[in-house]
Amino acid sequence: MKDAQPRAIYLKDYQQPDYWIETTHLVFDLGDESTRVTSTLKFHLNTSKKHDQLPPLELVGTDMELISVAIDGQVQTKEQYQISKERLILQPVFEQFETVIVNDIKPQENTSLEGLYSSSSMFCTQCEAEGFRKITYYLDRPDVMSVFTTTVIADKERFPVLLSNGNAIERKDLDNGRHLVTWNDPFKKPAYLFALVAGKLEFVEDTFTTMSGREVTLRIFVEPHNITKCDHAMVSLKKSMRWDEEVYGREYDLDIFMIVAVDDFNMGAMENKGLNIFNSSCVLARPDTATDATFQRIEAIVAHEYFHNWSGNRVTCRDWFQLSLKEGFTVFRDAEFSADMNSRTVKRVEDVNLLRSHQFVEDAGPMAHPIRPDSFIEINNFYTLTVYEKGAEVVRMIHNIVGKEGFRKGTDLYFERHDGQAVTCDDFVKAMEDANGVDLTLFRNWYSQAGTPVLDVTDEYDEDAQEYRLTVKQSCPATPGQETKKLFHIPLEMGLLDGEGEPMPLDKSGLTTKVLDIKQPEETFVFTGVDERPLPSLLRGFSAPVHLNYDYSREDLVFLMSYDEDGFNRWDSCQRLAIDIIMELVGKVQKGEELVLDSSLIEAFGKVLADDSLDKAMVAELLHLPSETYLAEQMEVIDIDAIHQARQFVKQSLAAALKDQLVAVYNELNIDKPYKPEADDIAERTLKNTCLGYLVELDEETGVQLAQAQYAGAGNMTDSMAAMSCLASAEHASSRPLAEKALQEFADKWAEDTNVIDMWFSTQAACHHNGLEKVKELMQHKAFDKKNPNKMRSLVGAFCGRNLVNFHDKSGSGYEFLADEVIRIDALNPQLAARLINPLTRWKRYDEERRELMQKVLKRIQQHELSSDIFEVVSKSLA
Ligand code: B3K
Ligand code: ZN
Repeated sequence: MKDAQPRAIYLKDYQQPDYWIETTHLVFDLGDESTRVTSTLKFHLNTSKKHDQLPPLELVGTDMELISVAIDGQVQTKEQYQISKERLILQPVFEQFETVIVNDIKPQENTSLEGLYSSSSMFCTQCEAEGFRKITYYLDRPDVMSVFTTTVIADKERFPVLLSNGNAIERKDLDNGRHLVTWNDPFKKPAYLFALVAGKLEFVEDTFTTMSGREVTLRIFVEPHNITKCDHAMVSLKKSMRWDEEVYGREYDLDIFMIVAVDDFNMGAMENKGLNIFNSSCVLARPDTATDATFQRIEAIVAHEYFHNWSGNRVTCRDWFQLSLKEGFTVFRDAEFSADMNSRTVKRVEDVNLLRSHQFVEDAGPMAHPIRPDSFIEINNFYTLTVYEKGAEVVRMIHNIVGKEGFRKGTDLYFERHDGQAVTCDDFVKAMEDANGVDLTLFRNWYSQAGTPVLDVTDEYDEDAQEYRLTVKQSCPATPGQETKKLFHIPLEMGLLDGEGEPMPLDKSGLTTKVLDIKQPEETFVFTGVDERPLPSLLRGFSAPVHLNYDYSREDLVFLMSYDEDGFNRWDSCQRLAIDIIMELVGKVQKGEELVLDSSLIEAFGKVLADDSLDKAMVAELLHLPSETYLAEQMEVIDIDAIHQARQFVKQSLAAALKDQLVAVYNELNIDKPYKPEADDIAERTLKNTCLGYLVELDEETGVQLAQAQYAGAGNMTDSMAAMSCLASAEHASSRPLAEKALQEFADKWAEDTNVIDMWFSTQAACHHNGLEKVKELMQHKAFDKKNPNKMRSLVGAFCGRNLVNFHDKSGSGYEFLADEVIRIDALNPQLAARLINPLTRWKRYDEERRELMQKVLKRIQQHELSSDIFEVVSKSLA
C-alpha cells in the first residue's frame, strides 16, 4: 500500500488546478537500464481562482528518481522544493514560469504496464488514467491540457521506429548508433492521451481521404512476424473513419493515424492522440488465426478507439468521475457502427446479453456505482461495465428520447461548444437539452444513482369499454451508500398484439409501437378502442436498462417469439421462456425430483430451426440458452451445481428431441467456401457451430464424429476452434482421446502464435470437464507467462469466470487458488489483479458453506500489503 490506508476522493471536492500548462516538451533518452526524461513545461497561474499569494505547484510523480529541477533556468536546491514518494512541490515566484525537470525511470522493471514499460523487444506507454505520473512529475489530471512536443532518442539498430503523438517534425542520426525523432501534436491534450512507442516494428500503410479532401496516412505497426495479420484492422479503420464523417460529421484532424500492436497490455486498446496502442489480441487477425468473434471484436475496438478522437480527445473529461462522458458515449457510437456494419438486432442482443449477465450483477453487488461515481479510491477500478455499457445505454435512451436527428443536433452542439475543452456529463446532457428544447432534469438521475431499476407491469382489459389499461410501477433497490432512490425517467417502448399476432394500433394515428415515458412511482396508461384483449410486447429493443416484470404465461412467450414485430423482443421472449423452464428444473434438481423438459421449449426451438425467413445469426442467438451467470442472478441463494445440471439437462434434451433438424441444418451449412469475415458468412458459421454444440451434448457419437471431421477439414480458425471446443466438452466417452489429440495437434501447430495459444488455454480452462488441476498443469506449459495479462485472463480468468461448477467446487480449492494468484499478481500488476478478483466479490450470494470459504480467502488477501486497487475491491466486498 502506498499510504497506510488508501483514501477515497470525492466528486464534490473537485477544484480547478492552481496552474495551467501551456506547452509540454519531453525528451526521452531510452537506455539499457534506465530512461532519462527531460521535461520542459510552461506554466501560468489559473487566474479564475482567488489567490492571496502564489500557491505552491504540486506535481505528482511516482517510481522515479529526480535528477534535477529548475525554474526559469534556476536550478532548485533541496531546500527549495519538497519531495515525497508521490509528489514534488515547488514554489513559483512569478505567475508565468518554465520548469525543467530531469528524472530517471526504469521501464524494463515496470511490471504494472502503466507508464512507460517494455513489452517483448519494444517500449510502449499506457497513461490512462494516471500512468503519466510514472513517467515524469506533472499535473496528471485530465483538465490540464497542453500542446506536446516529444523527442525520442534510442539505439537505431534495436529501435528503428520511434513514435509519439501528432506529426513527425524532425529525424536525425546521432553518435554511437543512436538516432532521434521529434513529434509535435498541435492539439491540446491531457497527459493521459500521451503515447510513446519504440521498437523494431514493421508497418502496413494505406491512405484515407477525408470529407474535406485531406489525405491521411494510416499505418499499423506490428512485430515483423505479424505483418500478415493487419488487413482486417486496416479495413475496419477506414470504415470507421468514413462512418464517423457520415453519421456524426466528424473528420480526422492530423496527417497521420497510427495503430501499434503490443503483447503485454492491461486492456483492449488505448485511444492516445494519433497513436492508438492495442493489445495484439484486438488487432491481429488472419482467417487461419482468428475466429469470427475476434474479427468482429477487432472491427468494434478499432472503431471505438478511432471514435474517441472526437468523443474523448477533442472533447475530454474534466475529471475521472466523468469517465462515462467519453466511454459511455463512445461505446454507444461503436455499437451503432457495428449495428450498421452487421445485423442490428443481433448486435443489440449481444449487448443486452452482456449487460444483463454482467453489468446487472455489478449493479447488484458490493462495488455498485452510478455511471458517474461520486467517489473512488482507485480510478482504475471504475473502468467498469457500468461506466461503459450502462453508460452507453443511458446515451441510447437520450438518443431515443430526442430522436435520431435531434441526437445529431445535440452532438453537433456538444462538439462545437466544447471542442478543446475538458467537460462533464452534465455538459453533454445540457447540449442535448439546448439543441432539442427538452427537459432532462429527471433523466439526470441515471447519472447519479446506482442499481438496476425495476418495472412491475400489470394490465386490465375492459371488454365493455373496449379499454386496455397498463399500470407501470418503478422502483430501484438500495445500493451501497444509496439507501433510497429518486425517481428515474424511463422510456418504455411497447406495442400490443391481437389474437392473430397482428400489431394493434395504439392510437388514432395507427402507430403500432410507442414509447411510454415513465416518470412516476406508479402510472396507468389507457388505450381506447381496443376490441379484443391484447398481449403486450414490453421494453422493445431493450429501451431502458431495467428489469421488467410482467406475468407472461409460457404460451404468451411462445406467441411473442413467433409474432412480435420487434426482433429484439422475439429473442427476449425466447430467453424468458428458457429461464422460466430452467429455473423450474433447478427447483426439481434441488428437491431430487425427476427432470422432464416442457415440450413448449422443444416446439419453440424446432420452429426457430425451421424458419427460413430468419437471419441465421438471429437463429443462433435464439438457440443460445441463457448463461449460467445470468441464471445465477435469478436465484436468491445461488446453487451453481443445480443450475449447471438443469441447464445441461435442457441442452441435452433439446439436442435429443431436435437431433434430425440440428443435423440437417448443420449439413446444409457445412459447405466449403473461402473465408470472409462478413455478416452473412459469419451468421452461417455461427449457426452451424451452434448446432454442433447441441449435437455433442448427446451421449452418442453423432456429434463427436461431426466435430472430429470438422476439426480435420477446417479451412479457418472459427471452424477449427469451434470443433476443438466441442470435442473438449462433448459428453460421449469416445470424444476424450479425440479431444486430447486435437488439442495436442493444435498446440504444436500454433506454438509460436501467442494470441492463438491464448484461445487454446481458455477453451480448456472454461471447459466443464476440466477442474483446477488442469489449470495448474496448463500454467506450467511453456507458452504460459505468469505476468502476461492475456495469458492470465485466458487461464485464471476463464476458469474462475466461466467454469463455474469447478471454480465453486465445495472444497474451496478454486477460491484458495484465485486468492494466491491475486496476491502474487497484485505485487506486479494491480490492475490485472483487481480484474481477476471479481468472482470472489459476490460471495454473499452463495450458500453458507461457500460464503464462508470465500469470505475467508478475502480476509486472507486483506492481510497482505495491497495495492489501492485490491484494497478497494476487498474492503468494499467485505463491508
Ligand atoms: N480508454 C481506454 C481504457 C483505459 C483503461 C485504463 N485503466 C480504452 C478505451 O476505453 O477505449
Ligand atoms: Zn473507450
